[in-house]
Amino acid sequence: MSEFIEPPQTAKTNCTAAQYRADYVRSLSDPDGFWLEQAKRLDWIDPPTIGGEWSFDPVEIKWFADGTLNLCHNAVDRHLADKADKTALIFEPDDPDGAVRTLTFADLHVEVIRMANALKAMGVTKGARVTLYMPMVVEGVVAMLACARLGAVHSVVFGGFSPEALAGRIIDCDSHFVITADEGLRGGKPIALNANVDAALDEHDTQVKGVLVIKHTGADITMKEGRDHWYADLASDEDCPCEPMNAEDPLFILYTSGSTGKPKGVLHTTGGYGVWTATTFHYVFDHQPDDVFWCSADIGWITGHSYVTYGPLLNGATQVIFEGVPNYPDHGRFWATIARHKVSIFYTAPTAIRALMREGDSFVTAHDRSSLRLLGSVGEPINPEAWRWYRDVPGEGRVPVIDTWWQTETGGVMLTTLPYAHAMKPGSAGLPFFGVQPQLVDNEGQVLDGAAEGNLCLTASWPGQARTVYGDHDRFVQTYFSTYTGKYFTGDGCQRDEHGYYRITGRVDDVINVSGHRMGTAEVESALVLHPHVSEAAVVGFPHDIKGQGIYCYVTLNAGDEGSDDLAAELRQWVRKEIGPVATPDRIHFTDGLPKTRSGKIMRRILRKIAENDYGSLGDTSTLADPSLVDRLIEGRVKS
Ligand code: 6R9
Repeated sequence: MSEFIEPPQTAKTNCTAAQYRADYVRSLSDPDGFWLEQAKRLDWIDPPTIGGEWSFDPVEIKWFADGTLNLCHNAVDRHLADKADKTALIFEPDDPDGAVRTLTFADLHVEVIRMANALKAMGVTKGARVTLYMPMVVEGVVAMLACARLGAVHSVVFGGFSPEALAGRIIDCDSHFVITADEGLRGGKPIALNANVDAALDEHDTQVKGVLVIKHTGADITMKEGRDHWYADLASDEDCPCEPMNAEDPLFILYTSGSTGKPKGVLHTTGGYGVWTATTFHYVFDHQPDDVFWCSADIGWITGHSYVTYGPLLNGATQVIFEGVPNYPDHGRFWATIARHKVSIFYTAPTAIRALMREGDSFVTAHDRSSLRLLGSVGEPINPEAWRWYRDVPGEGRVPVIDTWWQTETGGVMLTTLPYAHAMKPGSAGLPFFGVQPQLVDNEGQVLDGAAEGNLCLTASWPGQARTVYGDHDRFVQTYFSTYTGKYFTGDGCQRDEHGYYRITGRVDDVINVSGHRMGTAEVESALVLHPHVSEAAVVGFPHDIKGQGIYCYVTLNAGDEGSDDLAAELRQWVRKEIGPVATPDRIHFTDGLPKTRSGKIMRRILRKIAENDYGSLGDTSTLADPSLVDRLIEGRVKS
């Protein structure tokens, strides 16, 4: 067991090893009893009497279907009785010399009501879809909660996405309302959010009738008469009760990338998602009433939904909301912020850990980290070296580190060690959370037992599971339940060791993970072929020291067009504009052809190997229509 590190001892924890064992067994043998008990973490208008009603073939998933509740009430109003004066949010602005803003639960209640009234004044009603395109400020969280209060379905689009990508997401869910800000700020640079909304709405045919604009930087912007409204003009303090919601009423849509086609609008519902985020937050972060929690994720991603907006607030936690980036004004920003607000639990992504590790320890040791008692990682595999640095340097070798594996579709954490219950294994996420039933299968669907490596499936539903793809249930079924009938297929490869610990090896489909952001290679390919000079494109991931994976693009040009450094730079800009900066290609490889089978299928396996600089194992290339192409591709490999 030498690779294992025993957890620190503590007098007080939400879960011991013995309790985990007993509760895990019960969560499988009596899931309904177990989850109906966990559901009591929330305040229900009508408490549920039914647990899970689900099938993976055909696919239909419901939890707590006879329950009624409102998650804004649970995140805010219900804490007024005993936590009105407790700090809910501490806003740390991009500029470290800017104003820190602290909101108690009572303050948060006032803000949420003001926002909900503003939304009502624009015409937002129960069931309406509302698109958020926001900076990482208090109003982002408030806007999500205000939607939940009214029973409106929020769809948050990350502020780094382009007007094109924003428009696509507005149109797909037929959203009539947008909430944005004049500008965002990241690393001292303004992000033209309102101008991007204007571009999206001016250049595309949408049904948007109201845009609510929050004044953040005070930049001079144009407001379109009748459509755009300043938040301050519509906000009001009048009473605004929480809408009673059935447990299976939609809570939000969040777009995420898959191996094919456009991003999918993953739909989560109210009761199950609420129970899952509340329960996982309590156990996984071992949350105690006096903790100061900080998850550095943006609300544009699922991590920001589950462990900024919902999980912490449903538990009445105090948390930091951070607008900035890890390297501004210098590489010590994370640790300076931890010292400033006495953060006890910190949750971030491996890409940030690796980038900061490279800058040396002095940026860390310059700041007091004595408040820290737990560190977490999420979003992509964390290599053992980065894991050890995270624990030894920021964590002073004394705090537990959790590596939490989960997905947009799972709603919350699925695999992790519990901080004071389980030994940690660097590079391994660890054990299944309550109710989670992982299974490894080979490519033929044979179940693998014991220590093994295979494709990770989940064989039973859990309350936080996504219910459908908005407007396209067939796509939901096809994407997740058709590879292995009767099982949810995660798209991840995974190893299980002899102790039952799970280690995620990465995606096994055509999804790449760039700095923890999921990207479909098909999306980047579609953007590239829109360029007038591009004939065909094939995109693969390659190992990248900081980002985990980088984007490698093979491009063939139209007859008569010639590849050049200028054209490569132009294509990079082109993709950035089409999708957003997160999708900027790292390498553009001009080639006169793509390796195809005789039936015309691109052999991505070969392209992946060449991009990875791993020629020894190209496998069988004899089925290629033009085998000589492989040597030319190897020769032309773009190294930086
Ligand atoms: C929460 C989130 C999901 C994909 C997932 C996997 C990768 C996430 C991980 C991890 C290894 C971890 N992933 N956490 N891989 N170890 N701890 O990131 O959701 O954006 O939907 O991405 O991210 O490949 O399938 P999402």
